[in-house]
Amino acid sequence: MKLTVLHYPDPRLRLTARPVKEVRDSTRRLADDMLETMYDERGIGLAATQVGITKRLLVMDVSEDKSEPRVLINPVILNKSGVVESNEGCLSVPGFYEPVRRASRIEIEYLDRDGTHVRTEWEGLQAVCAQHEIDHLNGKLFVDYLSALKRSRIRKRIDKQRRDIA
Ligand code: QAP
Ligand code: CO
Repeated sequence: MKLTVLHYPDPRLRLTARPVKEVRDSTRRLADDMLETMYDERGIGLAATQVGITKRLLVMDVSEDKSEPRVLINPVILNKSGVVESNEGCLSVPGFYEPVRRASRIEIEYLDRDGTHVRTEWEGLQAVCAQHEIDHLNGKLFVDYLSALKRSRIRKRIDKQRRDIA
């Protein structure tokens, strides 16, 4: 089932998500719905916060052919190293892309779709995407890293788009 993605500046995007206590069938159904939503919207990552669910769960697929769906439950970044500037966008801020500085390499642990504990090291787009999505679980958006001027320009354009539609 396709879910509705919340758009900035919806206040629900600022909520802090709570850990998943147990990985059950309902957890897997939510993850599958989030993957369906992410693929349908041409995204590479989607956090539960973005669909109005305050659980520490996110999905991503940074592969070229959309063949590597990943489900991350209760993800924790254990170590970060290196610096990279990535041009980021967000399904919750459609139409806007800006450079953001991130760690280029992360050590991460999480539970997968089966509830299996995974500990691994990622780099490149996979590492950047995981950092962006974990930020969502903490109520943080990529626009928070931009200058106040850039952020207010984005806000103004979004407010105008809304007015034009209404
Ligand atoms: C986060 O973002 C990300 O504006 C995932 O019109 C992005 O999937 C991590 C999207 C870049 C690392 C690098 C954005 C789709 C998708 C849009 C997304 C849009 C349609 C964004
Ligand atoms: Co996002």
